[in-house]
Amino acid sequence: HEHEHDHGLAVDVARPETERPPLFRVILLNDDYTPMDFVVEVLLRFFSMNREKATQVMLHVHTRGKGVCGVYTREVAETKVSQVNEYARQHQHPLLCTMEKA
Ligand code: TYC
Repeated sequence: HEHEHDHGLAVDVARPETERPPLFRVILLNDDYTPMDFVVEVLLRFFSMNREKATQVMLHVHTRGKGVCGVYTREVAETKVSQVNEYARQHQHPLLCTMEKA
């Protein structure tokens, strides 16, 4: 932090390092083909939700088109997105996951 004085010098003042990293929402997208049960299993497997929460999020995505699976730092969010998209691809479902800055 910087404190300006009228003598024109910039004086740096020590401050505890409380800066938080940028956060990213991991977003699940709806499609017409991925089975609802598969989406719930994905949410259980990769987002540490219980079955009730996973079902809620799946139904939100199904009805609203997209929904938030969780909020993470960049690297964690990138890993979740890759894991979900690879898992869906391996099971031949078109399910897609993306991320956006929170
Ligand atoms: N719309 C899909 C169906 O009717 C279910 C679904 C929900 C797909 C959420 C993707 O992210 C999704 N079977």
